[in-house]
Amino acid sequence: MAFNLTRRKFLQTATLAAASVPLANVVTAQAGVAKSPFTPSGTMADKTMVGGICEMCFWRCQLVGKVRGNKLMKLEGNPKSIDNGQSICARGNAGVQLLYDRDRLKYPMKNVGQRGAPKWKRISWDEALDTCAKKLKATEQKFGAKGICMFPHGASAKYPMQYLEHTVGTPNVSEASFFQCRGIRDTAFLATIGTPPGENVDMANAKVIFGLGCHFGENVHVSHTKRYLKGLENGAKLIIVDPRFSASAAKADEWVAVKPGTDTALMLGMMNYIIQQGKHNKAFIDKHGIGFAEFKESIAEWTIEKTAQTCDVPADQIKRVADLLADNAPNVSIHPGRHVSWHGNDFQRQRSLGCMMGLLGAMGVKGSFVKGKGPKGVGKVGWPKGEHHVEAMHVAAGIYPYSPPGTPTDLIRDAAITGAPYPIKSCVIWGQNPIQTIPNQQKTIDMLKQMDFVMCVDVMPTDITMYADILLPEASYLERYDFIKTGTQWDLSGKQQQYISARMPMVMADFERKDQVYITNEIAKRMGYGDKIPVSALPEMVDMQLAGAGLSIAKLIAEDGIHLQPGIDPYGVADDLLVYFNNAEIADYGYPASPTYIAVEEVPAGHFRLLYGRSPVHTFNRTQNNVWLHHAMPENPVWINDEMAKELSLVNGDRVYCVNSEGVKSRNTTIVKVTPGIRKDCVYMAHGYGTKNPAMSVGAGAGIDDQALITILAVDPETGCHGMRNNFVKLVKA
Ligand SMILES: Nc1nc2c(c(=O)[nH]1)N[C@H]1C(S)=C(S)[C@@H](COP(=O)(O)OP(=O)(O)OC[C@H]3O[C@@H](n4cnc5c(=O)[nH]c(N)nc54)[C@H](O)[C@@H]3O)O[C@H]1N2
Ligand SMILES: Nc1nc2c(c(=O)[nH]1)N[C@H]1C(S)=C(S)[C@@H](COP(=O)(O)OP(=O)(O)OC[C@H]3O[C@@H](n4cnc5c(=O)[nH]c(N)nc54)[C@H](O)[C@@H]3O)O[C@H]1N2
Ligand code: SF4
Ligand SMILES: [Mo]
Repeated sequence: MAFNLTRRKFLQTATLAAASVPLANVVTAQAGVAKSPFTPSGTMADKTMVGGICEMCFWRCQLVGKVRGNKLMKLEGNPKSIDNGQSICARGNAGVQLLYDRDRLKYPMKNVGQRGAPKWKRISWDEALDTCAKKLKATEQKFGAKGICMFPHGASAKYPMQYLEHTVGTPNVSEASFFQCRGIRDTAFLATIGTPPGENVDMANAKVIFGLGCHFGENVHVSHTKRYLKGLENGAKLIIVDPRFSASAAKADEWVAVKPGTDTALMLGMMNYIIQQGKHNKAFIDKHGIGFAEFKESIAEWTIEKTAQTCDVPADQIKRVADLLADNAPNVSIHPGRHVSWHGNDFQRQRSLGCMMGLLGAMGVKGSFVKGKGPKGVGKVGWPKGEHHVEAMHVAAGIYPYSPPGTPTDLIRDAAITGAPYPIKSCVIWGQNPIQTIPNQQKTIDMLKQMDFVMCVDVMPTDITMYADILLPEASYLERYDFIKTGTQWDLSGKQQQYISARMPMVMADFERKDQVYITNEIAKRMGYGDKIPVSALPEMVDMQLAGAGLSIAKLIAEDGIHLQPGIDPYGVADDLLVYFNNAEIADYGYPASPTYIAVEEVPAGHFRLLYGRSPVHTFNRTQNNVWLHHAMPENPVWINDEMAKELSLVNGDRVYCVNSEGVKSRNTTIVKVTPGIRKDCVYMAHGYGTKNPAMSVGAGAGIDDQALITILAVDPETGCHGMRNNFVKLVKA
């Protein structure tokens, strides 16, 4: 490698000096207590640390860090990466600012005020861990393991989540990435094509890219965005279905300004038209399709005219888009979406996307849905399953048959608030911000207020940390090891390759920040589960995972942080692949066996449907206090259609509040963006703004918190996940 491999040299030197430092000590050293291989000798020149993995979002791009002394100066893509390559996004770059954010959590804290109006007192780790273990144990003894619930998200939450789920035995876990994000996609595709799809579309080689509410370019995941851009560069036609003229709609050959909530009807109308034209892939369907005849019959009502009327899209455009897809099939990327918990009718829409792949045979061939084959052999490390397992509430009640793993969020909140079917009295929050992540904030607050105990592990003070009794500071992703990242790449380089990497610290953790294995193990010991601990320290976990592939941390470092090996041809369709156009099992549960459009509530007079999405330079709320990113986009303008703005006498830059149809008014104001690039029936803003925690000295009060306005819940009947776009707002001049 051309770049300076100082970490390897550095470690070699350090290993000589420290003879054989047990890996367990590295963790202690990370907390700055003992001498460690990561303590700079003082004679080191500038160095490049390999093995970084970003967590400014959840895509986990591979990094190197430029370090001077023990100070991280700059983050870059790891030149050896075949995933993100040398590129990282604005947020990835700004990780340095998270590391040194002056508002970051530094010490364990006890709340001597109230939940929601905290007063913090610094306490020792011993006192903090003793308190957490004592309180969780008390709940466990009084109410059983199911008296504990957990809200986890992100890489560092997996180990503690496994501890609580497997060993302690609570099923009451609500992960944001499932119940408010992609869970519906995964279970709907399981019920349609037998596998969760990931974002596995070969966009780089596609003749047509079809995105339903995917705002590529605003939604940034570096390697994914690269695949999309490479596809466009190679001449792919782009179809974007979005009520708003998004960054990708701006690049599209067809921008379909669909009426929000009616996407399933659009899909059914296009599929019916394709079948009527005889343009479906009969050979593929004959071989792999299940229930095609029933499906065809069930969608026959979706004529172009009815679809056009339902979706408020010109009939001609529906035909054009359907023809574009069918005429270029099978080399078309039907993107399965990622954040799909929209309107509470989402399982059906996600099923319809899977059916469109099957209808066109757009699976396993160039440019279509292609699930790459990653490396084998990498091991799993986890907590053993205890004997105390309890069935999740929805399983016991026979509801939400297509729920993702865990328990649907609202069942947990309702049980906690009402005590039925059982009380939930302790809450562990780890890397999630349920206040801004889950709709109906008051309900979340009510749930938290009735708890006997709330603990929170975070890196920053955020709106959720205000509700903790004990608040624990975690080492950030730049200061700790973590689960390994593996994958495969063929579409960007043309060469099939697999990679294995593991997150390694760029610098030592400062103050009293600790990692997830230390925190979980110490609580487990104190709760009487010491004999179940699977690894004594975080690096040991990483080494155990790597061992299955014949690797180790030391070997990875010697390979510049990323192990590459030959890949496997990703193309081809398994003979036993089945596409369930009609799935009788779904009907057995009482839901439509063929994808069905379920209408959502109409917008009440004088209101707009509230839509939201990503800011390209922020990740939800987690980056709101980041100085660089804050300056790049300090607030979230609300988009309104120009004709509607005129009716309301609003002009660009006017300052407004939002008030929802239930009378909830936004705490803050934001500016208006007047544009023809949004339908008349909706307004749009970036999600994650409007933090209320004054401890975030940069982000507090900036912009409007969309979640505060999302008080009407739409729960998807098949999955129990939240639909969050059924709320209606007015704009009120400030
Ligand atoms: N209204 C609305 N709601 C949404 C969405 C939306 O667009 N609109 N999007 C949904 C989607 S797609 C998702 S994935 C979820 C995301 O939901 P969350 O994951 O809850 O969102 P974040 O803002 O990333 O907040 C996570 C918390 O993790 C903390 N954190 C960051 N790094 C670390 C770490 O290393 N360790 C620990 N312990 N904590 C850390 C942050 O400080 C923050 O408090 O939100 C969902 N909810
Ligand atoms: N910069 C940045 N990138 C990110 C993230 C981030 O926080 N910041 N988060 C990452 C995560 S965890 C996720 S899950 C993904 C999410 O990325 P996506 O899955 O692309 O996100 P969504 O929020 O569903 O998409 C928002 C778009 O949907 C449109 N939309 C709203 N309602 C409807 C509707 O009824 N029909 C249709 N067709 N479109 C509609 C909105 O106008 C908006 O353009 O982004 C990832 N990438
Ligand atoms: S897409 Fe950006 S924020 Fe997300 S992991 Fe990659 S560099 Fe980090
Ligand atoms: Mo997400």
